[in-house]
Amino acid sequence: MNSPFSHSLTMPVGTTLDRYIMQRQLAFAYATGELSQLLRDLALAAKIVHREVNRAGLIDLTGGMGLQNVQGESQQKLDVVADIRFRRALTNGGEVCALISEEEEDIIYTGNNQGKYVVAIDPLDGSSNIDVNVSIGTIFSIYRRVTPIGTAPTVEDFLQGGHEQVAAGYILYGSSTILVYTTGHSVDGFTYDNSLGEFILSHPDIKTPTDGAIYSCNDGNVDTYEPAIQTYLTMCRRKEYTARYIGSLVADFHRNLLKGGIYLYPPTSKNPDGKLRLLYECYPLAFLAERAGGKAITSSGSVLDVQPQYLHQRAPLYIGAPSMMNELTQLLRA
Ligand code: FBP
Repeated sequence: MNSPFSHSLTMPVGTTLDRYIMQRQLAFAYATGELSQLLRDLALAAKIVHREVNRAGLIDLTGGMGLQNVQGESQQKLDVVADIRFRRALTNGGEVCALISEEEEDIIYTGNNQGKYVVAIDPLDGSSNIDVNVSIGTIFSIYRRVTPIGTAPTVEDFLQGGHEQVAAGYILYGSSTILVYTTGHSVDGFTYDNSLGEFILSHPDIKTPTDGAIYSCNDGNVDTYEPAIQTYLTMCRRKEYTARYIGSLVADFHRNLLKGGIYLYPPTSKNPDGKLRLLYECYPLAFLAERAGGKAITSSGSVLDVQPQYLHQRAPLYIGAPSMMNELTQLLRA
C-alpha cells in the first residue's frame, strides 16, 4: 500500500534536528511550515537555557528570587530566566499568538494575532533540584488555536483537551541535554552537541518497554496515598522492583520511558487534586507516553480524556509501561 506520506518518516541517527523537522514537514502535503518554525524556536530557547543551566553557579543564577509564582511556590532565578527565554523565542518567532506558563498566572499574549498556535509550557521543571545540580527540564504542549486567526486568542484556545495537542515534548538538562518530542506520530530524541551547537537525532522512534521493574514516587507521602496506591506500592516492593525518584518529573519520566517503569504522583493531604499541572505537565507527557506505547491515567481514567476547566488545574498522574499501568488500573478500579 502506498504510504500517504510523500517522504519517509524514519531518519538515521545523526540527522540534525533542523533537517529532521524539514523532512517531516515534506512528509505532510498540507504542512505550511509554521509548526516547523515553532519547533525550531523552542529548540533555540532550549540551547540558551542549556547554556544558562550549565553555568548557573558561575553567573549567580542559583537560588531564589524571593518571589512566589501563581502556584504559591518560591521562584528560583532559573525559573524566571527560562520563562523569559522561552517567552521571548516564541514571541519573536511569530507562529504563536499566546502562551501560558507555570510561572505566570494569566495568558501571555505575544501580539502575533496572525499566529496559528498556542503553547502551554513549564519552563523549568524540577525547581527543587536546580541548586543541587540534579537533572531538570522544560515541558511543552502545542495546540492549533480554535479562535479565528487575526483575533485576540482566548482561554478557549488552551482548554481544548489533551487529545487536541498537535505536538508535545520536553527538554532534559542532565548529564547531556536531550530534546524529546512528538507531533502525533513517532517519539524521537535529539541530543545537544555543544561543539556543533546542534540537536542531533540520537533516539529515533522511542518505544517504551511493555513491562518494567522501576517505580517512582515520593515515598515521604505514602501514608497519605489512597489504599489502592498503597497496595500497589506494597506489590512493587514484594516484586523487588527498584525504587527510583529524582524529584524532577522530566528526569523520572525520561528514565522510565527508556527503561520501563511507572511514575506516580497521587493525591496527597497537601495536594488533594495531585500536585502536577494538567496543561503543561500531565497532558504533554501523556501524549508522548501513548505514542511511545505507554499509558497515562489519573484516578478516574485516561489523562488525555480529562476535560480541562482552568489554566493551572492540577491532576493526579500515573504514567508508564503498559503492563505496570494495567496492574495499577485494576487496583484503582477494584
Ligand atoms: P515544578 O518544579 O515545575 O514545580 O514541578 C513539579 C515537581 O518538581 C516535579 O518535577 C516533581 O516530579 C515533583 O514536583 C516533585 O514533587 P515532590 O517534591 O512533592 O515529590
